[in-house]
Amino acid sequence: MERTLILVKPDGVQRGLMGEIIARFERRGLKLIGMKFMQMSQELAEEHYGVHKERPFYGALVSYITSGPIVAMVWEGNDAVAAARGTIGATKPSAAAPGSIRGDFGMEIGRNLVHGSDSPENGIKEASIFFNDDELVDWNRATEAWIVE
Ligand code: D4T
Repeated sequence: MERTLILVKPDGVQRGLMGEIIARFERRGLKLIGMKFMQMSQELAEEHYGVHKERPFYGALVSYITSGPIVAMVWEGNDAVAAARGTIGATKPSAAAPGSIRGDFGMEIGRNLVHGSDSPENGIKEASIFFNDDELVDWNRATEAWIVE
């Protein structure tokens, strides 16, 4: 069972797309196990995007993600990482497939609405940066047998 950290970034919150974006993952069949509405600190943003520290867009990326509140979530499922990235769409929204979140709502890479972990290892790691163990909920979904064979 994989986990993926999903963030509704500040543009998604400010544009009133939180419910729309959350619904995409919910309807896909992923299982929500943690969610919080929060303001990312500079420290948390630098930790989350540490891998991009040397890239030219790093400063803009950190200031964008800290520019307003976000929704942080952990979703679980078989192949959760790849499934969520499909639902999110390509990094550059103007090239993202219609039907994906970025393809339906985005235009620019620096306003790409959503984050999703890029590997199962990073899904576990990123979930633990944003959530303590006691903030993740172990629950039985009534529809489980209709989604998971
Ligand atoms: P995130 O991490 O936000 O889910 O995006 P992706 O996983 O789809 O894309 P990424 O890690 O390659 O890039 C992280 C983040 O940096 C921004 N970015 C990226 C940018 O502003 N300019 C660029 O040229 C690139 C490659 C967008 C997403």
